[in-house]
Amino acid sequence: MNDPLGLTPPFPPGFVWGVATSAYQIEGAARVDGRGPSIWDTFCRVPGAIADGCSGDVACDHYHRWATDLDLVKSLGVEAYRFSIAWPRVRPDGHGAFNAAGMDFYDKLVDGLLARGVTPYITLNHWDLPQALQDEGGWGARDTVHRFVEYARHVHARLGDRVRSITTHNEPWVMAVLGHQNGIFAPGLKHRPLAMQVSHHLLLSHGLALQALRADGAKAELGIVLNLAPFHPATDAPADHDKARLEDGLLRRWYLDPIYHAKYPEDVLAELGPDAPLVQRGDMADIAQPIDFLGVNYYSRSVVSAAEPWDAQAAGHETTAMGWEIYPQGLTELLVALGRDYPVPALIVTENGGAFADELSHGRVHDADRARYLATHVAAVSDAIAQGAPVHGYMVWSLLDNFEWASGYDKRFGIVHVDYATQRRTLKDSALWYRDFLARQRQR
Ligand code: PNW
Repeated sequence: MNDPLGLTPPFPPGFVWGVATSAYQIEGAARVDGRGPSIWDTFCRVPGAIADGCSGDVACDHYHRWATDLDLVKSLGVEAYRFSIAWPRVRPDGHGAFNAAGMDFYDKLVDGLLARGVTPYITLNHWDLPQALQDEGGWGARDTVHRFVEYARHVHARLGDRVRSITTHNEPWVMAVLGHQNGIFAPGLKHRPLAMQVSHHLLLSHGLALQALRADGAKAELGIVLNLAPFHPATDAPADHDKARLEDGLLRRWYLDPIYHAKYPEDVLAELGPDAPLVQRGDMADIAQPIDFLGVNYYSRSVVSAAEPWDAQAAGHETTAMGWEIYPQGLTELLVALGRDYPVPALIVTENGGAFADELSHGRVHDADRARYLATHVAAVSDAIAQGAPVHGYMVWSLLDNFEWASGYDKRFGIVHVDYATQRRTLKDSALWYRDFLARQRQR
């Protein structure tokens, strides 16, 4: 594939290129070395919850294949690998003893990355809450906030000296809304007041964890990862504009206003009415801690119509296998707006990529559609930097094909193909494109 970036300015020195994964989606080994069940182990057993009826029990068996998987990461020539720690491996029952064997795995992983010259970026919560905590109310219960802080301090004490970056939560909106309002993700609940209370507890635990880790002398950069999208009204009708503004309020301002202004957005609170969360005195100040970076997961834009119950996807646009519109210029728009609206010291695109219908044949996967997706989005990041957005890194979602949550294994996001019958890995053409692109970047 041609380099569509040949004419774009080089990325700033120190710009971090990476690939990303998460624990439940790749590790497998669900009952190994003392791991306890998480809410996703439970949810996968609910009939109909997962498209193909599968679970993350085995997934990519990364727990046993980590060393050769890290060799693959190194072979791509990336600077960084973003992965998550499985809370139920570290503290299987949520509040009792920490499980040394669980932490040992991540200790090996971090050392394995450093030995290969790759910088570790860790996420503490990529959705796999210990089931034992769910049994006591999960993220709807205020106690879970304190259990998270204890878990964060424990991981930090073990790994904090060797990781560059620590993310508290991956996509709190997804956990709150898809998990507790729409019920399509674990724990599968459908109650908006609960979802909003969950979002508040996630934010509070983020703020308290940042305070605790800083008090513990954190050297790593601390931040949070949000799933974000620009919202475009479907028409010029005022009702569509209002709806787009509200959706942006629920997805973006709901999480960033507390962090930067120590308050929830008034228009969203007004819309929520009695569904707004209970906020105790001091909570908002606890949430409003400085973040060292904001992680941005970007997949598509959202076209909003007041007439539709859900997004009216712009008809006639090219989509990925998830049905998500391919809209790279939305990433430029989003990053520029974030840099303008909030004094974020650093933006990192912590996830970007696409699911496509790949075919493995003769040891190759000719996924030109994915390579094009990545190349055009990388160019969009370059445009955002040119317009002043403080973007410091970009990570492809995902290193490996993996367990795509409610979609199961059918949806493949990897730049490395996984044959689940044999666990054989094959670099797709998109991985070769990324590797060659990074090699050219280093020459500039
Ligand atoms: C993200 N939505 O999930 C997650 O961080 C990854 O674990 C996941 O594999 C990836 O994106 C691809 O789906 C999202 O419906 C899932 O708005 C759903 C949504 C957003 C993000």
